[in-house]
Formats: sequence, C-alpha cells, structure tokens
Amino acid sequence: MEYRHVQDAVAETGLLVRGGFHPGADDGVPGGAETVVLVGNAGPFMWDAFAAATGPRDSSGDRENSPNPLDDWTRGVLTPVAGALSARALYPFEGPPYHPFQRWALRTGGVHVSPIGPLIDPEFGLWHAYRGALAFDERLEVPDPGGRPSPCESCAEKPCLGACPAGAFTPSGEGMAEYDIPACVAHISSTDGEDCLGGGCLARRACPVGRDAPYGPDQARFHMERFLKAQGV
Ligand code: B12
Repeated sequence: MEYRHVQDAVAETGLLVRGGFHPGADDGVPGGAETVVLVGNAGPFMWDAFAAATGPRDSSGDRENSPNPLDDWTRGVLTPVAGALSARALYPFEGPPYHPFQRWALRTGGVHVSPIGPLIDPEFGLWHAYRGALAFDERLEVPDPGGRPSPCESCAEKPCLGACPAGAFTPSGEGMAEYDIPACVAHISSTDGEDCLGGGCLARRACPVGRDAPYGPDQARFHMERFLKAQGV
C-alpha cells in the first residue's frame, strides 16, 4: 500500500488526505498504529458531495433531523474506504473524550496553531477541518510537507484577534488567545449575530490567508447552526 493509493481512495468521497505521521505511544491513538493519515475538508469538494448526497437544505427530513448529518455522511463514506484499505477509521466527533485531532494534525507538520486556536494551513488559511483519521498497522511512507512556516508569523496586523464583535478572543501574549465560548454563543444566537451565523465566524473571515477558499454561505451557516445546537441553543 502506498500513500497515493490512500489519497486516491479518499478523494473519491470528496474528502482530502491532509497529511500523515508515525505515532508514538504518547500520541493517544487507540490500539496503536504504525501510520495515521488525516482526512479532512478544504475547498468546495466535501460540501458539494455532501449536498449532492443529502439534498438541498431543509428539503430532506433525514438531513435536518439527525444531530449532525455531516457526521453521519462522513461515517457513511469513510468507513468503507477504511475497510477497503485495511485501516481503522477514527472520527473527531467521537467522544467525549475526543481523539486529539489537533495534536495529530500538528504532527503532520503541514499546519500551525493560529492566534485564535484553530490550526492554519498556509494555502487554505482557517478554511479547513478534519473529518476523520485512518489508522494503519502497516508503515506507509508519508510525504514531508516541506516545513512551510506559519503565515501568522509574518502577519503583523493579526486581524483575526480584533474582528470578533463579541470580543470573544483575548490575546494572552504567547500562543493562543483565550476563547470566551459563552460570549461567542450569546452573540451568535442574538439578532446582532446574523453576520456570524450566516457567513461564518468573523474572526476566521478576517484572516488574509485562504481568501479564495472560504466556505460558501450554505456550508458556513450549517457549521454555525450545528455549533449552536451543540452548545444547547
Ligand atoms: C470540543 C470542541 C470544541 C468546543 C470547545 C473548543 C475549545 N477551544 O475548548 C467548542 C464547541 C466551543 C468548539 C468551537 C469551535 N471549534 Co471545535 N472542536 C472541539 C473538538 C470536538 C474536541 C476538542 C478537544 O477537546 N480535543 C481533545 C484534546 C485532548 O485534543 P487536542 O488535539 O489536544 O486538542 C486541544 C489542544 O490541541 C489545544 N491546542 C490547540 N492548538 C494547540 C497548540 C499547541 C501547541 C498545544 C500545546 C495545544 C493546542 O486545543 C484543543 C482543544 O482543547 C474538536 C475535534 C477533535 N476531536 O479534536 C473540534 C475542533 C478543534 N474544532 C474545530 C473548529 C473549526 C471549531 C470552531 C472554529 C467552529 C466554528 N464555530 O466556526 C469553533 C471555535 C474554536 C476556537 N476558536 O477555539 C476544528 C478545528 C479545525 C482546525 N482548523 O484546527 C476541530 C478540530 C474539529 C474538526 N472537525 O476539524 N470546538
């Protein structure tokens, strides 16, 4: 098995391979593994495949009634791919306790911590996420992402930190800002929060990186509404 076979099999679903690594005992991979390949979304492909499979917004009772139809869809497409590749599928939404997907993503070397928490990709900016991981008992050669530096290092302005209308991000000097989840949720669920709800997090949208790869309006609203539902709103 070669890494490119994994890339090809995953790409058929609309998802993307987002790098791999060889885990150690302290990486928290259940049952251990020789290789972990992360699977995620970036660009329009996942949303197009999901929308085609589940129908347009509000027209499908199944899509609207499930706690998270995107998670259901992900399991539906990725579990068979894992089976065909003799891998185990692990999901970021399994939990709590959750699998440490951000830690695993950092282990691939392709992404970096952003000032507001979500990991930043030098190409897609903050417009990417993880949908699963494939754990292999076999050792696969994984490509070196090339050590591209974090785009945040050369970003003097850091507009992400000042863009939240609810002031939910408090810079903490070093590393990530403090994220005030209740302030964020209260704002998004009020009438003043329509811009965040309809177009996605304004702090993410303020980032100059990945401006040509943002989520479309339907996808942005879907994620924000699910985020609110997950917070019990
Ligand atoms: C619970 C959860 C939330 C909670 C609480 C998040 C929090 N900040 O505490 C809520 C619901 C509020 C939330 C909100 C959002 N989340 Co969230 N969330 C998760 C979830 C399901 C579990 C996180 C967790 O507890 N992991 C367990 C610990 C042990 O794992 P971990 O990898 O070590 O993760 C922690 C550390 O890595 C740490 N961390 C992050 N970077 C770094 C860097 C260093 C150097 C260190 C030491 C630690 C560290 O923060 C992580 C969370 O505590 C993950 C999926 C997952 N399984 O990881 C998504 C996840 C982290 N969320 C994600 C996203 C996109 C969001 C939102 C932006 C969504 C939105 N509304 O637009 C918001 C805003 C988040 C923000 N600004 O922090 C993405 C991030 C993708 C990315 N690009 O990195 C993830 C990975 C889901 C996914 N499917 O991809 N989230």
